[in-house]
Amino acid sequence: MNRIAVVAVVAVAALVATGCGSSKKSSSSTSSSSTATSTQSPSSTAKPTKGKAAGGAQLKLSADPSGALKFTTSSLTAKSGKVTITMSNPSSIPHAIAVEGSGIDKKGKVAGQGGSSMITVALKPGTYTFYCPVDGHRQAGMKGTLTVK
Ligand SMILES: [Cu+2]
Repeated sequence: MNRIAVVAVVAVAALVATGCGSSKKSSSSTSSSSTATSTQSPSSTAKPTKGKAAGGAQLKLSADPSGALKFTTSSLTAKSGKVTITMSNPSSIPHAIAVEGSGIDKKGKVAGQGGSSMITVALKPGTYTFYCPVDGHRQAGMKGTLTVK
């Protein structure tokens, strides 16, 4: 047992010694000059990333332009957090956007042709339903699934 332990320690010590010696010789002179010049740029590029996160996610969809009681998509996906959903309405029938599920029940204003309806909701991971709250539209199929991850 003792003999094996001594051999192992000697072997590790030899590896560490050679490893340190070779890396110091080859890299120390070149790396010191490159780190000095690159320290200025990371601090300036980090600021715009914070501003983007504060605005939340943006989801866009449209009511069917031909006048059918449906949206142009039946499924939306978002990351959890603040989500703004904007529905544009190119049809002559008034429509709106609403989201329901997991304690959320929010309806946007009804938009006529050329207008848009928008809601902002704070969503946790889960499955929600988005739909048009105008009478009869949801029942006719103007709805879809919003998946939040
Ligand atoms: Cu509608």
